[in-house]
Amino acid sequence: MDKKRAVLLVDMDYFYAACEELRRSDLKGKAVIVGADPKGGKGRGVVMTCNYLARKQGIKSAMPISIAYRINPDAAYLPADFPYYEEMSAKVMHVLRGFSEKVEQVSIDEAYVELTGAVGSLDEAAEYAERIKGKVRAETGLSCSVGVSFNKLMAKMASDAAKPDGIKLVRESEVSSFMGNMPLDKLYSVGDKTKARLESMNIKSIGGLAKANKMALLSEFGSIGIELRNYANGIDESALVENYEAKSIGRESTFEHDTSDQKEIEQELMKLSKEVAAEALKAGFAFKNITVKIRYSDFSEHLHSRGIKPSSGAEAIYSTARLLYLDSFERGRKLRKIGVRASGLMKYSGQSRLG
Ligand code: TTP
Ligand code: MG
Repeated sequence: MDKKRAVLLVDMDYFYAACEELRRSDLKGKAVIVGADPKGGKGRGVVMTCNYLARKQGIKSAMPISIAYRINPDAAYLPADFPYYEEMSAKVMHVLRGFSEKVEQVSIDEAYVELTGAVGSLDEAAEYAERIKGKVRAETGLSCSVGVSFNKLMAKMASDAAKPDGIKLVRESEVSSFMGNMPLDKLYSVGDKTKARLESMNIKSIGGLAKANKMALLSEFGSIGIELRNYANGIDESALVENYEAKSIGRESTFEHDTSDQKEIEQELMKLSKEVAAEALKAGFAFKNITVKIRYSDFSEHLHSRGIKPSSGAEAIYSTARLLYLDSFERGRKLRKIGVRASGLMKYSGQSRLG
């Protein structure tokens, strides 16, 4: 890539909880938690997100709601209102599309904005970021954080450092001072397993990975090892993806009591399939892959996927999800949680509906 790029990653601050604060002034000054019903400490399911006051108390995304309740029983516990968050998300994305033709939405509250060509320097890109933040706040009342950098990878890394309500610019010359000392799992695509394997090679930080022996990485990970090392050096040439292949829509729910009752499980699958289909329809997506996630009562988790012909109907999701469940589920074992996800999304245009 000869041309210097300028890329922003815009990520909304504590998104679901911020949306709730926006419409409910009675939540001011309170810890706000969006997620499962805590049911006086006996509730199941997890925290989806919480505001910064709750985070200060140690509450965080994906934590069991019962633990959050133990930490703060007086917090405001709210159920998720997806249609409302989608509506706010659409407003945010609309603002972003006003600043650049190239916008890649990566989740409900996050998008890349390509400014290459529109600006002459990263400093200028940071001024754009300032204007974007102002406009997002004016149009939605919400705050966001913006990473400004020379590629997607570094814009994303920078946005984490910008939180909350900030802008962080990282230049090419600053990569190692910015993230060299960060733990490995802060790096894109490094999870617990990869981290453990890297540590067994005596690589302990992103900076360590950046300088690690290439042959050693190759023999441990294959070509992925070199890719990881490139990431650690801030190298990423990927372009913004404006099709919707990478997107997916999923719903999951935790059973009130662990169950192996086929009827109850099928009913839940049907409900989730309908919700996923409704969201896909609203967003104008067809999908060509269905995944079922099963979590047993011992917390072990299994994913099973199958491709289908492009569709957007609940029936197509349900029939595939049911097959996946019947094929893979170990009968007699109790299930704690089940989820349905549609991916391989494709935007369809006009009035015609598939499937
Ligand atoms: P994030 O952007 O990861 O989190 P956030 O916006 O709540 O907080 P931050 O200020 O750190 O960006 O996710 C966006 C939304 O996605 C979040 O508001 C709720 C939802 N979500 C879940 O439902 N479960 C999860 O485990 C996470 C991380 C997010
Ligand atoms: Mg966010």
